[in-house]
Amino acid sequence: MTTHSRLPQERHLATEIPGPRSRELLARKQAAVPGGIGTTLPVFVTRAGGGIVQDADGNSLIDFGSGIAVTSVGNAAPRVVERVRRQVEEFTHTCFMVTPYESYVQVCEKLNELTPGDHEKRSFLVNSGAEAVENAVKIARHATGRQAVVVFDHGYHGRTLLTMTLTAKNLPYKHRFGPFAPEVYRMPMAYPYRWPTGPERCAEEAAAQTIDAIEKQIGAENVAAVVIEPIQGEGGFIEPARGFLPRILEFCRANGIVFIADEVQTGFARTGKMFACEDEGIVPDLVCTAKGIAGGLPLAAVTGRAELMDAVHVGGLGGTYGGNPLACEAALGVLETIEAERLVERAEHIGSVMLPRLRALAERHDVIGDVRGRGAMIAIELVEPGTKKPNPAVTAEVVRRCHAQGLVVLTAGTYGNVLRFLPPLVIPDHLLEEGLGILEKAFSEI
Ligand code: PLZ
Repeated sequence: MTTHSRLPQERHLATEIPGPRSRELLARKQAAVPGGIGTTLPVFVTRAGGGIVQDADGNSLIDFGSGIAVTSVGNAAPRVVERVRRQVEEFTHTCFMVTPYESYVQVCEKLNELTPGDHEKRSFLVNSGAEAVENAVKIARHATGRQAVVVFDHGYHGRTLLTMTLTAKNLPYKHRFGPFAPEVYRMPMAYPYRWPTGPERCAEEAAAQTIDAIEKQIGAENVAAVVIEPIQGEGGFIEPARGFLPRILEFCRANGIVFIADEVQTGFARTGKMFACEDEGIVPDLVCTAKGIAGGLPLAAVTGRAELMDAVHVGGLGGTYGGNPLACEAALGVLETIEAERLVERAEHIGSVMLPRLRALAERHDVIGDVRGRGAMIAIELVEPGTKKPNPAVTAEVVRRCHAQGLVVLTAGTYGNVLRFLPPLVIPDHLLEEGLGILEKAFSEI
């Protein structure tokens, strides 16, 4: 496995974390940037690549976050850098809606080919995950002539008015930002670990409750779309109980409801499949992608059935920067990298290294209530021992210790009690092992 990164693939702590230079920059940040923009780990980055993030004090940290599932091909991945470098010298922007260019079309052709299903598809490009989800809902409403949108407990879809409304969690995403968009209905998520009657009955009962609520409270014929993450990301890496997604999809098909898969966090090899929907053979009507698509350049997409996508009138979709030529070149570099470095298999490999070690860790520490995830999208859920009561305090303490040892880890979950791991897929094995070692040590110290 080559990472082709210029950075030495070694953790190195030159100062405490954060070091003096980062602390100085943090003070400037606090004076210049509103407090609403949080900071998970206040080291200021100067370079990153492979499985390493280097900071302004010369510390090299192990990256288990990928900038929230974005730099799956690694930071400054060579094929991405090369293409962007060439493009930036040719032209930087024309607006695809004014005078188009080939790379945008190439990205769309690739998305049409790679996303689940062999039906005729169309794609278009926007700038962020939220923008993709928002556009998918616009298309579903336009194509069906219906208004209601169904979403799920623990779902996360963005921070714009509509996508914030689609998002489940109040703090920090929605608190005092209302009023919210109308015609959004939330249903129970098939969350196996927390399903009241146990994981075996979870899929069937959650689907039955959802369908009943749609029929009784909204009316299936009023529903434009169901929007769901095939594995919930911010909500805590919740894999819906097997059978839930197929049942919901079947109900959508039978009732003319557009099934929108939000693959923003799960897409592009992250889960050991190109798209997480493939795991249960789900073929969505519309797929939203972002994050891993362009190695960190802002790009997102909506891909879907040609008849739905083409239903919208000319000029009904767009945006100034959507599918910027630099971002398109980056996406082409990402897709080449995924193929050339076999990153789908690599994600599976990462899961096969992480899951057994985390399960063994859970055996030793009863504060770990659940270990879950697929590929390189793995999480542990922390509880008060002997119960399922969420334990955000210990979660924060483990994170603090990992950060101090130079391991970038993130939390997630409605209750803030999930530690999630999203290493770049090009992380070398020795860094993966070392990172897990730091995590294990943090648990044995508390
Ligand atoms: N859908 C499934 O995971 C973004 C949020 C970070 P944007 N998740 C990271 C934060 O706190 O703002 C996300 C997602 C899913 C949509 C989005 C939204 O994507 O690119 O952040 O708009």
